[in-house]
Amino acid sequence: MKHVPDRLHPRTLEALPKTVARYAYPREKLKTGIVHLGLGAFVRAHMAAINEVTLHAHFDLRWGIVGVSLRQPDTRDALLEQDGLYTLSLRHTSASGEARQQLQVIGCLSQVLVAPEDPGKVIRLIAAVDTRIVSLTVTEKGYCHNPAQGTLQWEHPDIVHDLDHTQTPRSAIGFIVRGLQQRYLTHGLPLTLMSLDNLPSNGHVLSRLVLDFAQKIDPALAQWIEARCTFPNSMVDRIVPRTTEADRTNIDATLGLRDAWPVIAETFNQWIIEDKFVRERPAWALGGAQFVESAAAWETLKLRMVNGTHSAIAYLGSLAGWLTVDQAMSQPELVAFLDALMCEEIEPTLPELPSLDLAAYRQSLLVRFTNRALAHRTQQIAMDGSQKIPQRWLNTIRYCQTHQRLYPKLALGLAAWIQYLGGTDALGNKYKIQDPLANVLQTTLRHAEAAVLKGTDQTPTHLARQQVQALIGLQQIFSDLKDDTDLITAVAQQLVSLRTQGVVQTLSTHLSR
Ligand code: CS2
Repeated sequence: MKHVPDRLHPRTLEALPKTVARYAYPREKLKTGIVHLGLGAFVRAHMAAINEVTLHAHFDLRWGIVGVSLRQPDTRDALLEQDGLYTLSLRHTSASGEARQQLQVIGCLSQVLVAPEDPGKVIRLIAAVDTRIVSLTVTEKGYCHNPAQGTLQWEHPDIVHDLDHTQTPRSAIGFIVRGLQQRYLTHGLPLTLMSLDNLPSNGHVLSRLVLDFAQKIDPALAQWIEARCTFPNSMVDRIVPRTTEADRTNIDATLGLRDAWPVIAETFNQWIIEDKFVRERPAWALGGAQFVESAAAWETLKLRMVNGTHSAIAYLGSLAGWLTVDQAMSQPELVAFLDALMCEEIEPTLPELPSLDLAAYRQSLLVRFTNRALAHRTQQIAMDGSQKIPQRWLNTIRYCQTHQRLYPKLALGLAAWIQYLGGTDALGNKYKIQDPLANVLQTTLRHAEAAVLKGTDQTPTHLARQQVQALIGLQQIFSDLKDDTDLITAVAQQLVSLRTQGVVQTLSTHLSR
């Protein structure tokens, strides 16, 4: 019979090999100081890891985290049997090219809730006196906003629902505002609300959405939030690929125990956050967080350099059939292209950061992307393009236009995204487009194609131009750029090249200039 290992749990910790790090503070005494909405892998590998260092250093047990999944019960189901414990596997590739990992059992997640099962409990927790911080990683689409404008989508089904159902919200914004309302109506203690998503001025975006919603239900509440609560902006950076079954098996083998919900990450971890907390906060600097007056320049740097190039790898790689980022990075044409993309088109658009060596930052980024121990799937990054592209590429393009700079490499990124939306890679493999606007995007492309097929000019150049024009015409993504003929021309040219010459050849044309 197959041996089934015991589950990772406080009572089985003793069985772990010495090489596995684990918590050493009296975990059973943890209080809930932080409520986190959107309990994906990212926050468990990022904020929780930094928080864990702090707990160890000071034994300040006010800072336990309650994680809230807004939809699925899978995280709770897995972690319930482990009393919230999970393993963080930090992976790097050794100088000799071998994948290495260091395991650590994280203890600061004290409870996991599934919001739809008991929405009232989530509201009460946000309103609890001990709760000082509410943080979020709900991904771009979880804000129910128009990414191009940063405004709430009043017609979003969850927002419509949440305005009507005061006790059973569904959206992150709905939960936050109802929780704040309960605080306001009871003890009145303020709260710090902290977005950890990849949005420019994520704190400002969150505050605007929360205030808009609050204003609609009670202007006095909105006034109170504005006067008493804070929304620090922050930049977060750690690559966290989705955990696979193979990862789990491999981690279990080292643990000698079964962990059904481990997380994987690179060793690099960065968190730059504005020091605007209304009440106490954990001493996160001990875990590497940097507190600053303004995070704006850091956010711009990260979104354009890390995420901008990541998305380029994702679409070009998915099209070429390169399944993982490190596999894509083994293509010399792509590496040279990314280096030039950053150097020539992104870096000149960045705000001044006197303490930063930009060339070293670029080089280290290229090294991070080659980490084969992560096996980060290009398709994972490719998802939700409509929500990511505005902040990753379009602001850079706007800057280039204003300063009369050409941007052929960013145009190739956009062309790759459009081609990617066709759903088939260069090897003929089909894949599904995961994007809240998938239908709109694909229908737009199909209609443009059908119109071309009815006309007299059916050349690839005309087809590409018509499709690019139709897609860029989507106001909710491209906003003021929607009729921009320079942009349309630049992208259409790259799309024709991708379709006629393929990814590698097209990349080469960018290098021979
Ligand atoms: C990635 C990010 O999936 C994606 O869109 O670009 O999750 C990226 O790995 C992180 O932002 C790195 O900090």
